[in-house]
Amino acid sequence: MIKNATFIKSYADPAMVPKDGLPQVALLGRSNAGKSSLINSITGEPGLAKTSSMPGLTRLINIFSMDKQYELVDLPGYGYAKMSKHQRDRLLDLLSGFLSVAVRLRMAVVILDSRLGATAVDNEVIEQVLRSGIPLLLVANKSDKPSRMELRQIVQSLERTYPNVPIIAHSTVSGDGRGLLLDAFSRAIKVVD
Ligand SMILES: Nc1nc2c(ncn2[C@@H]2O[C@H](COP(=O)(O)OP(=O)(O)OP(=O)(O)O)[C@@H](O)[C@H]2O)c(=O)[nH]1
Ligand SMILES: [Mg+2]
Repeated sequence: MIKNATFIKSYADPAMVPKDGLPQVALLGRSNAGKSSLINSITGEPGLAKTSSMPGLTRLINIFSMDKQYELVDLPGYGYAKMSKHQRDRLLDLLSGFLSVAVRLRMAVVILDSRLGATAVDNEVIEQVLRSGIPLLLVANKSDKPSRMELRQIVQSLERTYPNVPIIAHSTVSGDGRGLLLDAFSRAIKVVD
């Protein structure tokens, strides 16, 4: 577990995120996939990142410090039904903008709902991360929801589509995969380039 997690700051514009500081790991994913809940779960602080069953809660780039070792970046969720084409394009621009200017970013984590796998918009975002050259981790989140068989099938189908990308099944409800996830974050920030 993370022992000392603090909220640092929110930004509307990726260009305003300071270039100097701790290494970063960013969480991307469809709205409601569980990005903010994941931050609360690994820090043991239920109110640290705001969560909601209503999609579209996180609108800004929210940055949290983890044990003063690295930063987790909670990004606005994409792909919810009420979003206009204009909003959708702006959001995808914000995400690609962040990926291209975030010099401290060591890993992009795309959080998927394990009942759905990678949807069309997830695939767009995953392709964008792959093009950026930033190391990618896929999380099959809410692993408490599908049956074991369904979860295995979704993970296998992700492995077939993205053969060289690590995939972790995770649930904030059961704690499944939490240790693997924290290990993956620690490894990503230790890589020196
Ligand atoms: N069953 C289950 N529910 C979860 C899990 N993780 C999150 N949820 C629920 O999913 C809903 C959305 O969670 P959030 O963490 O707010 O989702 P988000 O990805 O941050 O959403 P945006 O801020 O809109 O992008 C909440 O009702 C959470 O309680 C999980 O592992 N299992
Ligand atoms: Mg959120």
